[in-house]
Amino acid sequence: MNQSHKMATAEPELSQSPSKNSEEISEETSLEVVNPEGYIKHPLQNKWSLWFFKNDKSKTWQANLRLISKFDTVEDFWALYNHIQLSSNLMSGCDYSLFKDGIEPMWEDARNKKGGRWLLTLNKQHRRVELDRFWLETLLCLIGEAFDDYSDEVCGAVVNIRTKGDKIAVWTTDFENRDAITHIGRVYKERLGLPQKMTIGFQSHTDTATKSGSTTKNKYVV
Ligand code: MGP
Repeated sequence: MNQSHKMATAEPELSQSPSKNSEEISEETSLEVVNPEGYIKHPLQNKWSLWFFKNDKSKTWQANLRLISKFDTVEDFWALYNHIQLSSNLMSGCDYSLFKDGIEPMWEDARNKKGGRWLLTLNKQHRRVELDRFWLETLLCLIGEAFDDYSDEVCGAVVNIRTKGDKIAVWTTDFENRDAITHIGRVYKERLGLPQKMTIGFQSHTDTATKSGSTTKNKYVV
């Protein structure tokens, strides 16, 4: 056996050297422990699905909705976010929706049926200045479970790109859960950095789906 081969086999080397003290051995073995920070992705509390909606008037609303991808780690979130267009670059009539895995981004889903949304309505100036920042902050609130004990109430969030004014909304599961909804609304407003005097309203999906005019009445306001 030549010398170079012998050096490559750590096991026999250890057992054949009874003279080595324990410090030397532990130094040798500790070299083999790799820091897990280097290769384990950071898990999120929930798995999330990102959906895209493109307005094709020849199809039904539901048929225009497409699942882009799912992720459940911080790293996979950023990989996806950095890969897709910013909301401000989308064509009018398009939406992004981020929902917990297993909840479809529509009123009809069992977890949305009795729910509603905190709605942020933006004007044309906002698109250039604030839209992308607000949407990213919304995504981070969701995946980071920012609403304390009430994060379980959150189903997802939607950004609508519209000529008449873009919209961003956080959808929650039950419009009767006043404590949860008001807490979520307050935290959300603070995270977006909205001024105190600017209010946002929460509307139930039932009211939104059956509205007759252009506005839906607010169930809560913060
Ligand atoms: P929208 O895309 O949420 O808002 O709803 P938009 O385009 O700004 O229109 P506005 O009415 O709010 O001014 C547009 C239309 O899409 C609705 O009127 C429904 O016909 C359809 N739609 C929207 N959502 C969120 C749903 C849904 O969850 N389920 C079904 N079936 N249709 C929906």
